[in-house]
Amino acid sequence: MGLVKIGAVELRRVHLPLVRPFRTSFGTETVREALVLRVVTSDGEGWGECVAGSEPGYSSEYVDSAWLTMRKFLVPLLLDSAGVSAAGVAHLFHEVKGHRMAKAALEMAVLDAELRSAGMSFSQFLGGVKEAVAPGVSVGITGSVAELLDVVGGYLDEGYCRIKLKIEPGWDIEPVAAVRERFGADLMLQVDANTAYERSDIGHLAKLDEFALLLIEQPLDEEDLLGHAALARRISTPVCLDESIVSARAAADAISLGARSIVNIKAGRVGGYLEARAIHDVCRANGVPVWCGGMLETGLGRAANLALGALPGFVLPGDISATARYYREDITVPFVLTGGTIPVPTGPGLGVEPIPAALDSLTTETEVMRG
Ligand code: SMG
Ligand code: MG
Repeated sequence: MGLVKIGAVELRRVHLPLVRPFRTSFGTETVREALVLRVVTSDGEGWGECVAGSEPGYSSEYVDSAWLTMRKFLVPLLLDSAGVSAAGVAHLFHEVKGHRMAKAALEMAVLDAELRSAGMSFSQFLGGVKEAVAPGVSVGITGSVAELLDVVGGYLDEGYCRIKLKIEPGWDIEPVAAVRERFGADLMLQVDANTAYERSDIGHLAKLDEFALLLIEQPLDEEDLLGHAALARRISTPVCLDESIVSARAAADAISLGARSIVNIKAGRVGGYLEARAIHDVCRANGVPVWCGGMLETGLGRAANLALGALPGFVLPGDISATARYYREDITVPFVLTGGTIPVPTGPGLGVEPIPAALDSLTTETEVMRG
């Protein structure tokens, strides 16, 4: 695909109230503040979404930091370039260290523009082999075990085939035991600690082994690969990394250290869908199963995640749920569970775009930068 000239980039902050608060080991969200962007190129427009949160609780990036990084450094690099292609965006941004979520959002928009004009879908481009993906759901920490059982039961009734429980010290063995007991041995069940534990908790985390979990996700600090390797030697539950895997190189290192047996892939965390695909390829070549993580995306990011989740190495259900699990109103048409799966979009590019009236009514701030 050829080079295009970027004429303008529009940044928007949108506020999407969540249908129920989402509590993790690092905080509670009631409104998803998302950074959505549009690039206008010589070949048409494309949409992107930055997955950074309002606060730096999941990772060091947050919406305001991403906005500023785009405004001061990344967008000028795009606007000043004589011609860009999605495949060249990471190289163009190379002089800016880190800020992977900000970079990923811009690369996504350039890729969307490129694929729309070529008439190719994200899934076709990435190498998707599935027409629909199995839906998992990530269940936040609740006020009581009884409430948790109600929430999980509700999701299972809706057709979700895999449950992920958020855990933290003080909310781990008991809720896991209760969910396993109520919903049975066949339930695909996993947990995610978002770095809330220490190496000294390894003995405690070993108590999860009796519940036959699919995996435990990122129990230790994101920089603690050796700690995860030590944990993996001590417990039978497979260790999955999320926050630690920021690139294909980090994935390859984690694999050689024995720090993981499964990898959660999120394009935003790793700098874009192209790097996400590279991680998929590294893991697949090493026999490491992967699954698609979620960051409470709007319909734009959800569309791209469905395409990523259609790749052959994504053998476990991802944190890709129907729109209704998150939002009453989204900026795109909603994604729904159909026959127990969510269809992968087939139209050019993302296959969805914002509904202008919905986008406008949920936008709280806009900035347009022109070349
Ligand atoms: O999009 O369904 C979703 C959320 C999935 O639990 C989820 N994401 O660490 O994997 C994770 C978290 C990070 C986001 S918390 C706001
Ligand atoms: Mg996680």
